[in-house]
Amino acid sequence: MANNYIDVLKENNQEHLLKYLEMANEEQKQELINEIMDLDFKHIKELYSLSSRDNEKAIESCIIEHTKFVDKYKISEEEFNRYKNIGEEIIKNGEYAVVTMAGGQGTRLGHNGPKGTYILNVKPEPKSLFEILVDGIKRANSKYGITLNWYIMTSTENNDKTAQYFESKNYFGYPKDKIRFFEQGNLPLISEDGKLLVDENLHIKYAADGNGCIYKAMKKNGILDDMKSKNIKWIFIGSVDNALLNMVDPILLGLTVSEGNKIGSKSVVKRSPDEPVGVFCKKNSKPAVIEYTELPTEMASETDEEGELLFGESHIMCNLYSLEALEIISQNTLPYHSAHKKAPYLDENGNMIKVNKPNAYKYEAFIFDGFVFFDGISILRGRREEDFAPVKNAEGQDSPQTAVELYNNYWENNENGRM
Ligand code: UD2
Repeated sequence: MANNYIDVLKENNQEHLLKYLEMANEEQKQELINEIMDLDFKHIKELYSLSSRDNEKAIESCIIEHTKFVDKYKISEEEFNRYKNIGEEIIKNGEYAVVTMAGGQGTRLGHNGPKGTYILNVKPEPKSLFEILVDGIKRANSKYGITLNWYIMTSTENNDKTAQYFESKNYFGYPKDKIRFFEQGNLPLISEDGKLLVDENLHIKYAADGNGCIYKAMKKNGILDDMKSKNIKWIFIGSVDNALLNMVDPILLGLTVSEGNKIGSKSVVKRSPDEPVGVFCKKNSKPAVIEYTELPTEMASETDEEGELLFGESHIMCNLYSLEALEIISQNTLPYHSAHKKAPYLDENGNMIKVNKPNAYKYEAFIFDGFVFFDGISILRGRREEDFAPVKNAEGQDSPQTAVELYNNYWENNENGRM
């Protein structure tokens, strides 16, 4: 096996990096050499081979079935109360914690900074997405007489800015010792012809490894151990970009416990076949979600006898796990999915190249690929107007404007809190 960087680069078809070493000063050169020697080229080759994979074909080769769910508003009062009591008991006992995934960059939104710092012009006063989440946690705390532990996943790109933001806002009055940040990992970006890219500071270009790497990151950063030491038994994991995210829903918790499952999730009815959300299904008889980027077009529009979309239960990133479930998933490796993205880079003459069409592959694990390790999942169908106000695009659907409307409507009608 090669043990000097020149041989390593030659052996792995990455000799173009030698050009960058020539333009680097001593310090940059040493850093870049260290980065090269730390790379796992076998893994990089495996990742690159995914780029040519036909994701839709891969789905079509599996046995995909419709999945069952429970509609929160169609269950009997008796059942509703039973779930509520079970869920509330766990929450009041301090056995419940919440996690926010805030590692994404919000590129589609065009916001410069961690997505959670994006301000929504809601009533009665504008609030950042992080502040909206804090409000929700505080509301649950006063309802149940507890102080929830809140874990926030950041990425290398936004970790410092996120921590500074919380510091500058005095943690929105939340006890600092109840908030813990942890960082997710990175993977290199790879050009269309299989080459590693370099950034303006002469570092290999990396990107966050996807929200599915949260399990690994929780284990590596001692979060699972911390939860265990605090006697936390159930954990909610949600996204940073849903202005109506309900992180503490005793019905979802009670249903999951009652059904004897280790994982649960909230869904809403998919708006239209092309809505950019993952959909629940059974894949080779295991619980799964097919991401919108991989769902074959015909499957997306298939309907049942009543005209409802057959794959119409949207995954809204409202996921619940027992601690044991998180431990099981974190001991496994999730698959990576490739996405064709625009990635500005430094060319071999030292010029920064801005790109206007996708030129590189990014590799990401998806959070719901962790569901496959279980035989069942409890899915609670909620209501879009209560549960889902995503902030994804700068304008149009799923934009700040639509999220603000949904938020204002909900809180105007539910001044006394939420169920
Ligand atoms: C996500 C779901 C999709 C659907 C939709 C609903 C995945 C893979 N897809 O799609 O099925 O439910 O949301 O809103 O989950 N994040 C990180 N680290 C990363 C990447 C993302 O923390 O490396 C976080 C991000 O900050 C956000 C959440 O994950 O809180 C969703 O990320 P996204 O905007 O990339 O996902 P999207 O809308 O493509």
